[in-house]
Amino acid sequence: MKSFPRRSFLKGTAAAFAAAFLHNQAVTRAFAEAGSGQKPNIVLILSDDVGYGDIGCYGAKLPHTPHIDGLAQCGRRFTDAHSDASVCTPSRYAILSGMYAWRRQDAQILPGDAALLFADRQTTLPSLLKQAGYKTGCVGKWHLGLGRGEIDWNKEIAPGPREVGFDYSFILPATADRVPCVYIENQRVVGLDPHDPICVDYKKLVGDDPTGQDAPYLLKMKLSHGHDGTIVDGVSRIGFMTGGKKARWVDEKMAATLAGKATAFIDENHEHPFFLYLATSDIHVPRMPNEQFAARSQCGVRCDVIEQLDWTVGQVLETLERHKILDNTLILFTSDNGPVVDDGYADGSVEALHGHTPSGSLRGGKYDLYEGGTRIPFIAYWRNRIPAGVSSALISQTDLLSSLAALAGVAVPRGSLFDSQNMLPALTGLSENGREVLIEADVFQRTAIRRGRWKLLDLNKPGADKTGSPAHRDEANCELYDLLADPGETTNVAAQHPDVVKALMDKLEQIRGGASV
Ligand code: NG6
Ligand code: CA
Repeated sequence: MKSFPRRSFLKGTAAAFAAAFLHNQAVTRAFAEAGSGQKPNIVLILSDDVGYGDIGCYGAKLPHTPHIDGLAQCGRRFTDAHSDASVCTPSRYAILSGMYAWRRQDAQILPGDAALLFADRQTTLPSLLKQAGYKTGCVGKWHLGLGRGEIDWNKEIAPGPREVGFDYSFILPATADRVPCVYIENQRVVGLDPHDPICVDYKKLVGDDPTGQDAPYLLKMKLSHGHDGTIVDGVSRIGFMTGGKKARWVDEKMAATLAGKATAFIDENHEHPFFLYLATSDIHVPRMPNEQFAARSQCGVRCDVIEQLDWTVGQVLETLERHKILDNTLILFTSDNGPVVDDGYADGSVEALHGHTPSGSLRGGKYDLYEGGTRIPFIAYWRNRIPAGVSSALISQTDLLSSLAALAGVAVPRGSLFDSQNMLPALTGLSENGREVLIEADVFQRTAIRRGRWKLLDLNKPGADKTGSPAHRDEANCELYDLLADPGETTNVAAQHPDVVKALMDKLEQIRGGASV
């Protein structure tokens, strides 16, 4: 195994920035020279709702996750990596745009017929990699909007992944629990019969398909809250749809369908540098594992779909190995937000946990501002290139844009992309240093700031000024935790450290006001 010089990664002064820049150039060059000369492939596996404690290498006893654990064992496992937000749409927007999503009021959980969040020609992670000569593919959950208003699902659906920078796409428009329950491959609904057109509405019933509200006796899985719209494949969803009967997906086959499209993309592109963004639907609700995984995990259906997710990772690894490109492929495995056990379907997950703790020892989960909401599993694996180990560097998924652009040797245009920091040295094990400051957001776009051991949660709701700032500064409605002494955020120490509260609040206000960190 080749080792790389570990150099200190200076920060702070102008000289230090110059040194850091040269260092990053050196990292990129070192990787390019040490390899075949070809730029490395990048596979980003973004799982859905997988918590910090859900995977074996993060402490889970059940379910079994041998493939993901293998990535961690031979790669770099991060213990302080964060999604931008504790829900999906903003978290994914931050990854692909390199911007903190709470800067945009509209980057919140979207309905399936929402307009695309990205502007025309906006710089994105895939557009930069494309510029660097990569073939770019997006397979799986999208949930970032499509079109510019009314969508006609029976025609070409654009703008979407193609305009965001993906050469190839095979997507679920939103989530598995939202209509329309059809796949879109390269701008067209897959398997659509023109005589059975699709119509979608999120406000009123369309067509005469039964709904969860009117015909609960038709359901193969009961709902616990929400999810009382159109019944598709025995499961009622959010929103209403009619038509497209032959095009509708089968939940139990989704993992295999997505894995098949992802591996086919690798098969087709293994001779060029490629970027594969594989956004699994696992382990989001409705949890409908294939029969191969049903009741396999011994801790309920939520754990079954974690084992199914692990199988997907195995499929990707096998394909890379078959093409003999594992030594030239960076694989990143992570999750879009923290875990939830009952997310609207009575699927027995709560009852079947048997001591499994999806957030590990962290407080909270999906939707929350506490660590369980945004501290997520994050593993970087690159065989014979990234040294095995565990890193406590503070990193944000927002950093992927700058880090992967640096790896691909493409410049990130200046402008509004300053939220994304180049963490390539930390990702590749050349440095132990992460960010100095990081912002996290919850489902209400409330924000928390991390600096070193301290985390300040501003629990005031953002006002209408679109900056993510509440109308008034109110330190009384903030909480402060010392994550070094109290990683489970059990004791609010704001009253004991008013100076820390003030300093962090000042910094948070500055960043929300548009400053870089
Ligand atoms: C919520 C849904 C939840 C899930 C979430 C989005 C209800 C009651 N709850 O509104 O089931 O779909 O949105 O999840 O409808 S995410 O991971 O895509 O952010
Ligand atoms: Ca999610």
